[in-house]
Amino acid sequence: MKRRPTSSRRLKRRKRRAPQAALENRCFRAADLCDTPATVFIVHISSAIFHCSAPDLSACPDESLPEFAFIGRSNVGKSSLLNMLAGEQGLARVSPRPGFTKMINIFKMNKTWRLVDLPGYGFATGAKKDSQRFNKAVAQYLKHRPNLCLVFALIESGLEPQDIDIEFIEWLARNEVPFVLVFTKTDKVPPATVQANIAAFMERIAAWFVQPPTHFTCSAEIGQGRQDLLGVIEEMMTAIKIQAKEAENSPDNSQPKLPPTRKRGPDLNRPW
Ligand SMILES: Nc1nc2c(ncn2[C@@H]2O[C@H](COP(=O)(O)OP(=O)(O)OP(=O)(O)O)[C@@H](O)[C@H]2O)c(=O)[nH]1
Ligand SMILES: [Mg+2]
Repeated sequence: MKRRPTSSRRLKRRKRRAPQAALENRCFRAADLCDTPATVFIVHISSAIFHCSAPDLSACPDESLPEFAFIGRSNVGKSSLLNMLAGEQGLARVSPRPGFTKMINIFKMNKTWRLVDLPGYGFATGAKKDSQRFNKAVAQYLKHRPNLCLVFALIESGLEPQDIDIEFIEWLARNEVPFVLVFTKTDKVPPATVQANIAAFMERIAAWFVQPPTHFTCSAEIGQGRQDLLGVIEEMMTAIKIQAKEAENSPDNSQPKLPPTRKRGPDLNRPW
């Protein structure tokens, strides 16, 4: 005879099921990207390896793989977030010293897509010439990299909206770079402060969009937001695979099979 689980066993089972239930409640909008019904994307990173450091766009590797890049003010937590998503501390180098990442650092994930750690903006050192060169290299990469699928624009959640971030988001919108916002370091301040700062930030940029950009929160320190952000990547990768399959089956499949590019024109109503 089957034993009825005791209440403590029932509780344990419920606890084990809880994360899955939470994931199922998340609202992914796969249907906006492709014609399949909305799906929950759970991502497993099986390999994460350093590919190369490029000083500028011309030194970046071939354009065969989709790229997802991290940008934001120096010290906002770009390299830390990359490590958190990759599940490997020490993959990208992290430092409390602002202006630490100086190259376009590229990492290959699951052998099929890349994460790109960019130098931050807003940090002026004695070597002003150097920081101008990094800014130019980053701008060129963001504007002209054809296989750049999505930019994670990082904003520190513990700060009230900073003009430099607002200006940068305007620059992304003006240059039609597809992006989502990621509010970082949520472990550092109370949730109410995070929410107030996000609301103030969204209000400052609202005028440029018919629909506000999608935003997420994260903490590399405690691993918060990992599945949500990996889910976004997986959602885009699924859409790319569907498009590639469609192209393969279309009568004119003479075109090279590259990931979709911004040249198709981003939708400012939905910037990613
Ligand atoms: N408390 C907390 N600290 C964080 C978090 N993410 C990063 N940090 C810290 O913030 C500092 C900067 O982190 P990085 O990841 O190097 O920041 P970055 O944006 O790559 O900085 P640059 O390369 O200089 O542009 C480091 O001391 C990190 O340990 C977080 O989620 N919570
Ligand atoms: Mg860095």
